[in-house]
Amino acid sequence: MNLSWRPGRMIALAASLALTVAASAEARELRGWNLHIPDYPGSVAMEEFATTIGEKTDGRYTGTVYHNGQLGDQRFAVEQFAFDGIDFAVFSGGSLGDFAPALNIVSMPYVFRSEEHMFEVLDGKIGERLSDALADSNMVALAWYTGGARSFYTVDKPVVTPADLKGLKIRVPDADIFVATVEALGANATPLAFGEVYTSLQTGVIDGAENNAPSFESTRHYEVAKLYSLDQHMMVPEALVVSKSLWDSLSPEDKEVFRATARASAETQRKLWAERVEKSKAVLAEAGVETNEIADKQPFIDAMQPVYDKFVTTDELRQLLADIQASGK
Ligand code: GTR
Repeated sequence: MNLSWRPGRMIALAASLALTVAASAEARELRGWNLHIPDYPGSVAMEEFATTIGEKTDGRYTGTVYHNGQLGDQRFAVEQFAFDGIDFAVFSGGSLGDFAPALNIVSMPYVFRSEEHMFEVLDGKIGERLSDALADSNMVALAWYTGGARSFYTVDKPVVTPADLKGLKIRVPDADIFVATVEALGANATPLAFGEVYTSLQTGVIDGAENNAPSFESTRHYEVAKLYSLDQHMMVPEALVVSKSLWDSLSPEDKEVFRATARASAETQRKLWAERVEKSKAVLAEAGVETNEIADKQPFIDAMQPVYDKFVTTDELRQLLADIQASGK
């Protein structure tokens, strides 16, 4: 082995090390929070967002998505943004509402006439107003995913009218709008982390829960709660957010990359969502879940006035609600 001193080589090595250090000092690794399993529509879309950001910024920004609530439950994750503990995430509008009341307005029971109505609201000026409302929570909403419509699933008896919910312990996400909505229907709302629902159904801690078909299916809650009653009480949009401190540090060109990439990921999510809803329905039917369509939703709609009274409390929020209702066909 030749151990002789070779200054030229050492200089070259030092130079290349310096380059590596400079490059990695510039590269920023972003932590992404996600509640769902990796093959869920929003999870695939978040991965696409993270990968494309890396490619389009030549690795100056790279993103890792931590699935399955590995970084904590939703409320905790929302709070982490204040400290830049998480850089990007997909959050339910309902969970953001405790921090930014405007987000409650787009999560209000029966506020949207259809998914098309919801997309029209979110993709336009109202979506920007909602993003501005998140600034105090150190977030910018770059695009909107769909969360479908949430309905009840129960262990013992189906829900046909609100009276069937009376006295039932129904799990809800840990946020006020979910609690108020389920209580307005007469149930005992029980806030629990998403990851605790399966065992809570199994052990009888709760009598049921409520969610869209893809979440009901992907969590396998249908193995324990076999009655799915489609009252569709909430159509809750989900926001792809990045931390505002990160956003403010981006160059105008990088902002454009982040925004365009987020929007493209929302298109992916919405397409995958429609496919997953069909797949979930098939899985549920195959597993023997009894789905009850609820032809007359009017008693459910009528019960919601207290929720509107509770959350639509200022002129600004009243205006937002009126603008949502007036928009679209
Ligand atoms: C899902 C939604 C999550 C969370 C979850 C829950 O449908 O995507 O953001 O709200 O439901 O019930 O905790």
